[in-house]
Amino acid sequence: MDNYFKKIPSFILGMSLVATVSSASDGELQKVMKARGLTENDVIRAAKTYNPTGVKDEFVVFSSGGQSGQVIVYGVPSMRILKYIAVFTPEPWQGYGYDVDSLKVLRQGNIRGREINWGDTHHPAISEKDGKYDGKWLAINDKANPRIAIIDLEDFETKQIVVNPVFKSAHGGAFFTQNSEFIIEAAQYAAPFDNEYHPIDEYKETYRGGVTLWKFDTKKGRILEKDSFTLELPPYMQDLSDSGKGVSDGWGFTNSFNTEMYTGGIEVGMPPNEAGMSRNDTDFLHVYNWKKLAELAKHKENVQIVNGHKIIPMDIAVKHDTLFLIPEPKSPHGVDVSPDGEYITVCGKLDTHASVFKWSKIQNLIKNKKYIGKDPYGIPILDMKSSLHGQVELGLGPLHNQYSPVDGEIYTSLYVDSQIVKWNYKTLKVLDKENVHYNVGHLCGMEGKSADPQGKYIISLNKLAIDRFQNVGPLHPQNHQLIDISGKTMDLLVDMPLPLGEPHQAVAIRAEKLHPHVRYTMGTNSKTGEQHIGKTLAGQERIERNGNKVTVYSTLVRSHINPERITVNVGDEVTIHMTNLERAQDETHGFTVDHYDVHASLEPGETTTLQFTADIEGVFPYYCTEFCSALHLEMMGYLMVKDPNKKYVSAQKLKMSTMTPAELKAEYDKTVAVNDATDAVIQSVVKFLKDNHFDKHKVVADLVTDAFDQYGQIPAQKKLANEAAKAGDLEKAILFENMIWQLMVKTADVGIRAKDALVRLIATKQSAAVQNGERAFGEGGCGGCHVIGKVSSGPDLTGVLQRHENGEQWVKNFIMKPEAMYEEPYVKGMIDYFNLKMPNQHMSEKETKDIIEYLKWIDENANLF
Ligand code: RUQ
Ligand code: CUA
Repeated sequence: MDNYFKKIPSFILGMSLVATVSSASDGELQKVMKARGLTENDVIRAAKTYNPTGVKDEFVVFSSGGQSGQVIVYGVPSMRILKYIAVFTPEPWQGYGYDVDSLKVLRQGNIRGREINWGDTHHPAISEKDGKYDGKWLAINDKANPRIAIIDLEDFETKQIVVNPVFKSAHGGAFFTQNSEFIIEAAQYAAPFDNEYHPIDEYKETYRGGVTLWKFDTKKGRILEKDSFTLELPPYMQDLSDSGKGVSDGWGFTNSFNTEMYTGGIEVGMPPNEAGMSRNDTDFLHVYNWKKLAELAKHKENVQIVNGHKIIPMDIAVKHDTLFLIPEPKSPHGVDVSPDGEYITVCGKLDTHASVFKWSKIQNLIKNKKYIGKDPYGIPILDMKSSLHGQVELGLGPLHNQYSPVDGEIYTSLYVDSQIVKWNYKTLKVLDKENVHYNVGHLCGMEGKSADPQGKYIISLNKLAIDRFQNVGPLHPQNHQLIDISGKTMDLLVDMPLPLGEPHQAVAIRAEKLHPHVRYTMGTNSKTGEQHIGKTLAGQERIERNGNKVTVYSTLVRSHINPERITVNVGDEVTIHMTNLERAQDETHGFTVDHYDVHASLEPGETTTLQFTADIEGVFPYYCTEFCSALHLEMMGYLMVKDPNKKYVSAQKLKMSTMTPAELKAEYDKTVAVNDATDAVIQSVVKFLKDNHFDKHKVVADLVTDAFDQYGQIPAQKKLANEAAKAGDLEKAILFENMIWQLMVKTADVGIRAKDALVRLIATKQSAAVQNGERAFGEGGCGGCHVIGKVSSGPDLTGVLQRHENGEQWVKNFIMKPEAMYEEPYVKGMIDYFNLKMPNQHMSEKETKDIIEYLKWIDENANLF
């Protein structure tokens, strides 16, 4: 036991990178650079992205996981992956799709009764207030099975999936309007709105495109399907969209390709789709007034109902001056509204230009009804030239844009040229180009599409990295490249492979804007945010049987599952409600029953349910799947499934020898004594924490709360132990005392972490020399014999500089050449006492000096050790 507490962590205080580099630059750094073939620029780039352990990122990125149907979360500038959020695809770690509650969310995504277990995620979007990210909700679309999912940024879990009732595919979503009133989702491949067969030669008559405006409840974070509607559009293939903001708030912009309305037919000798769909020199930018349309949708006479969903027909939209078209160059892809809402930049994949439209010009044309004509569906067309601010030649294959805080500055990806262009959409001047890896698609700026772009970095989202990483077979990882844009020219810092689907879009937000919680209110169903019907508190665990339905109310807490045995009959329908009773923030438990294809992840305070039919006979261990504590392996139980119609022969009992009463008593006394000693250590830590005002530091106070959650469980166990001892059942009393010891270890574990954290906060700051000294002390192996604040296999070094006349010189001599002093009476005495000689660790003079600085720092903070 004592050993356990010796393990007080060493105090490596946050070293500043500058100090480390400068002190190491001449020797160590050069050596590493040479060995790894790094240039000075490489090292600077590394320093710009490196996060020492414990240091967190400035920005958090939510990236589409493409065909994986997930969302990937990572940090910038470190490019470290933090989480994969399960969205449209089952994900076992999070239990997503394997427990009843998450399965309900996943199944909201069924289409026409069919289960869908994947998604093609494209565009994540963060909810907005005044066009700025509020850090509350994340929406993402599925192109293949037109759906939108809502993720709660308080726990990074998917809470809702809605199916578009009329589209058959949808690409141009999800985009929040500037106060998150609506989420825009545009169709992609035109198809009939109804679910019937319509021959392709009736394409122009019965196939339709559209834009759905999903009403969003910003408080609850849910789409309100009943208050949502779709604007019917011609069967042009609608593509990306953006919502207006600032001066263009209330309007939406969606571009398109295939205004040719070509429908292919390779198999009947027609030229392929790609030829026919890119024939025209221009396609159409759709401009619509969603605010007005939302008002129109409230009145029956303005809508048609298809599949239970409101549609505003094109002629109604036109009649109310809410829908217009503007020609835009050849097969465009991205459309991006500037931070102030005045400029709308459209990039044509097959055009070398970016076209910058000006909202005030568009508005004027609309106001004065200056149309150059109408399309075949009667939608007024505005003149392209008169709507344009201007065009800029950027290069081959411009796709997507991002903004920076510099006025007029915009970044555009060039798919064919594999470049990023920095240019100015006001002056229409190209400023800089940077080569990136192949197949760039979207870019991700820091809040780069909000009304408040942060600049600093741009991420180039490249598809299928063929030569940048180890070959892992013909299917390549994707490549996210981080680019520094804080200088005059762009500088590519680092590549990050992502082994999931096509990256599409990503959005980045300042980390300080996110406030995820660390535990749930006890008994929460995390998917609904409400109290779970299966909530079970300690003492309420039970198994209820109703015919062939067996319901288990269970709890999980380090390190046991209650109950530990569940016996059912073959064919029983088993429901297991589980509540994780923990309050400590890292105490997630997982739960599975072997062979039954179920799994749950229970975060502290969460309740969830597993359900299955016990259709195979046998003995099935169930266990906690998250390494939650030293006794994690013991956190298990058995599901026993027996056939009620079978006769089972019982096995012969094995004879075991038992302890004598005297032996039992001795073990009991020993266990109690160990617990008393452990408690004394805990009390000393508690005293230290109190004496040093731990409650003034939030991080420490949180840890202390966690520790006392454990400690608070001890009296109940003690009572049981004492009762058993009194009743003469020492066997049982020992087991309860053991349980107390477990709780104490857990308390002490967190308590010591709290103490360590507190010491880091209140100790005096370390100079560079002290840091170097501590490092030399650690690397020289000094800690093997000397524990600061304790006599260990060598003397405690606290105060060592005061122990000798001319202490510093004495210590220096002793470190550098100890063997010369073995015969000095003081040293000789020590050698005899510890039965060990101080070895010569061949420290340099500089290292020795630094160690002495470190020893001085220890003396300054002696009260903390
Ligand atoms: S996409 S590479 Cu947004 Cu689906 Cu453009
Ligand atoms: Cu709980 Cu492992």
